[in-house]
Amino acid sequence: MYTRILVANRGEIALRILRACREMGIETVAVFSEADRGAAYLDLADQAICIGGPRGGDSYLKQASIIAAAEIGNVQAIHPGYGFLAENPGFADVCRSCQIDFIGPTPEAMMLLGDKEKARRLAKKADVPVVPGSDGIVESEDAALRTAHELGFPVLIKAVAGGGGRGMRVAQNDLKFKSELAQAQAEAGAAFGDPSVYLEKYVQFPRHIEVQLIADQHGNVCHLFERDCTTQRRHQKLIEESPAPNLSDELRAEICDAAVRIARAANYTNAGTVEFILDRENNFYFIEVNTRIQVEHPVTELVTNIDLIKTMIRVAAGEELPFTQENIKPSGAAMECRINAEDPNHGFRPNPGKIDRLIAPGGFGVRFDSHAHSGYSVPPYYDSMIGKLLVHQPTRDEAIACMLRALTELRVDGLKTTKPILREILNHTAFHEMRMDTTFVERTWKKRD
Ligand code: MV4
Repeated sequence: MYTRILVANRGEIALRILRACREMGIETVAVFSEADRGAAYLDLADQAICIGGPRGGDSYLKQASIIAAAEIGNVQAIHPGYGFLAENPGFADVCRSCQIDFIGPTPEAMMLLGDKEKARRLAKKADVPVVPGSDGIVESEDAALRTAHELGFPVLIKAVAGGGGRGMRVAQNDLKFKSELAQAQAEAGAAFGDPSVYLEKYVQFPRHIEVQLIADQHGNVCHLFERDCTTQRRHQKLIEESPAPNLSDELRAEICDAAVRIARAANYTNAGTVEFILDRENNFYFIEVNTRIQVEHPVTELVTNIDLIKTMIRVAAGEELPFTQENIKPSGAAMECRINAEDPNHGFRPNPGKIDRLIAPGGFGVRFDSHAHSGYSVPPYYDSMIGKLLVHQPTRDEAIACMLRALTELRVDGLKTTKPILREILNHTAFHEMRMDTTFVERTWKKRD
C-alpha cells in the first residue's frame, strides 16, 4: 500500500481525498494555487506545495508543476479527483512514465472512452442499446443529411471529443441542417482540436440515469447501482439521488449489467460512471462514460456503505476489490443537493466572495461535504460549488423531508447560493411524483432568468 499520495485537486474533493488518506494511514501532499493559499482544508495534508497562480492553466492544470510537486513530496501515487487533469490521458501517461501511480483508469481506457463515437461503437459491440444514429462519424454533408432524414428530426450533432453536454447541437429540421452541421464541426475543432461529429436521434424529455462502476486490476468489475441525475440545469446537475425512482428492478438490473459489459469491453479499471438516458417509454440508451470519480459519488457511498475514494486507492495499489457483486446490497434512499455560490435570480451567474458565517446542518442521515467555513472566501477562478448537502433515509419521501429540513438549517451568510431553487424543486409536486425530465428546471424556472 502507498505511504504517500499527492492530491492533484482543490476544494471539497481534495478534502474528501485527504480525509480518506488520513483514515488509511497514508501521508498526503496537497498542491494549491496562490488563490487557495491558506485554505483550511490544506491543514489536513502532511505537506502543502504551491504550484502556481490562480488560473487553472497556471496551477491545477500545469502537469510539470504537479509532477515536480510529486517528486519533491516523494509520493508513490497521485489522485486527480474530478475536473482539471482527471480525464487527461496525457497526464495519466506522464505519471506512468514517471513511475507514479495514477489513481484512476489507464490512459488507454481513458482515450478509448473519451472518444464518444468509439465508446458508442464499443457499446453496440457489447449489446448495449445506443440511440439510433449515424454509423460512425459524419463524412460528408450529403451523407449526414440523408442520415438525418432517416432518423427523423430533431437530431443531435455530437462532437466525438465532446461530452458532458459540451460539443452538442440540436438540429430541428433540414432547413438549416447543413449550416448547423458546419458550425458544430467548427466549434468542435476550436474547442477540442477535433472537428469530427456523429449524429443521434434527439430523445426528447429524457431522464438521466448513470451507473457507478468500480473495477480492479484482476478482472473484477462491479457496479454500485445507479444515480438519477435528471434534475439539472444546462448540464449543471442540481439534485442527484439513488435509487432512481419509478425504476423497476428488472430495468435496473438491465441498465447496471449493461454498464458492467461496457467496462469489461473497455478493459476498464478503477472508478468510472456510465451515463444512460431513459425515454418516456422506459427504453434506455447508452450515452457516454465518465472516466473519473464524480461530484455526486457520495450518493452511491450512502446507499451502498462503500467508501469509493478508499476503494479507488486500494485498487490503484493493486489490491482486489474487497467485495463481490453479490455482497453489494443498497439500502435506503440518498439524495444530494449541490450548494453553489451562484445567483438564481440573475441567471445563476457565479457569486464569489466572503462567507460571513456558515452553519452546516447535521442530525440523523445528514452529510455535508464542503471545504468552506465561516470567513472563507470563495475564489472566482474555479467552479462555484461550495459544498454538497446529502441525506440518507429509509425512503425517498423521508429523504426529501430531511433534505428540506437540512436546507433550512444551512446558513451561508454573505453569498447568494442555489438554496432557493433547490427548495423550490424539492417542494414541487413534479419532483415528488418524479415526473421530471432534463428540461424541467429550465422550463419551470425560466420566468426568473
Ligand atoms: C442525449 C440526449 C437526448 N438524446 N442524446 C449528452 C451529454 C450527456 N451528459 C447528456 N447528454 C444527452 N444526450 C440524445 N440522443 C439528452 C442528453 C442530456 C441533456 C441534453 C441536453 C440538456 C440537458 C441534458 C441533460 C441530461 C442528458
